[in-house]
Amino acid sequence: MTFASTAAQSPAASPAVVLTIAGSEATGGAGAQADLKTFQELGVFGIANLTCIVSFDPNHSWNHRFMPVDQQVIAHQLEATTAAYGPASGAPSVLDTVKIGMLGSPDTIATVAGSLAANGFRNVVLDPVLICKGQEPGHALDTDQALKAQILPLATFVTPNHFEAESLSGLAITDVESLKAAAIRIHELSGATVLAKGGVRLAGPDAVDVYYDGETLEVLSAPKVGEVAVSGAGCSLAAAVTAELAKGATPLEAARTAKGFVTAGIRNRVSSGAPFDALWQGGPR
Ligand code: PXL
Repeated sequence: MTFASTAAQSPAASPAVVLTIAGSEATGGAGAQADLKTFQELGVFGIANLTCIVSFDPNHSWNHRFMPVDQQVIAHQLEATTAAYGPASGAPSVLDTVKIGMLGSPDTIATVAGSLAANGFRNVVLDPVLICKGQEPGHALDTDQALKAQILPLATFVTPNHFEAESLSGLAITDVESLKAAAIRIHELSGATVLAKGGVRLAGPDAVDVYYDGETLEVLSAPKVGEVAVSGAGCSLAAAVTAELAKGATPLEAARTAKGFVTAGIRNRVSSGAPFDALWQGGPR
C-alpha cells in the first residue's frame, strides 16, 4: 500500500509544522514527549528528532541516566526532517519553527548548530537546558560553554529558568527586579526574545516570568500552584511558545498563551511513584 498525498489536502487545511530537537525522558513528563503532547494540544503537527535518552534511576535519588544518540543518527534525523518539510521540500506547510531542548554534549551541540545554520529557520526557540543531574560536572561545563557559544547566537527566543538565567546573565536573581535585569542582559548578549522564568524559585504567592524582546518588558504572573517544581513545565512552556509562533502569534502573544497553558497543565498535574509530579498538557481541555 502506498500513502500518496492527495489533492484533498489543500494547503489551507495543513497544520503548521514544528520540530523539537530534544531528548527522550522515559517517564513521559519532560523532554520530547512533553513537547509532542504540547504541540498536539495546540494544534500543530509535531516532529521530534532525538538527541539523547534520559532514564531516571529510582535506586539513586531519581538521578538522570543519560545516553546520547549517535551523532550520525542525529544528523540523519535532521536530514530526513528537513528534506520532508524544509523550504525545498514542496510541503504545503514549510517547517520554519524549531524548538531546541536537551542537547547534552558538545558533539551534539556542534551537529545541531550545523543544521540550524544551514536551514535558516524563522523561529528558533531555545530551552537552554544546562545541567542535567547525574552528569559529570566537567562534562556539563563543556556542554554549557558550547551551548552558549554555538546555539544561543542562533536562537530567536530563549526560555531560561532561574538557574539558567543566572548562568547566562552572570547576575544573581533574588526577586522580580533582578529577574528583569537578567532578562535584559540575556537579550543584549543573544539578540533573542527572552522569557526568563522565576517559577517557584522566587518568594511570594505568584509564579513570575519576565518577557523582554528589546522593547517590551512584561511581567507574566500567575498564582503559584504549590511550592514544588513540576516535571515538564519548562519543556512545555517552550514548546507552547514554539507552537504559537508557528501559527503566527507575535512573540508576546506566544509567551502569554504559553504561560496560561503551563499554569493549567500544572493545576492538572499527574502524580506517580516518582518524587515529583508531571505536568498534564491535556489539563486545559
Ligand atoms: O526539564 C528538562 C529536561 C529536558 N529534556 C530531558 C529531560 C529533562 C529533565 O529531566 O530529561 C530529556
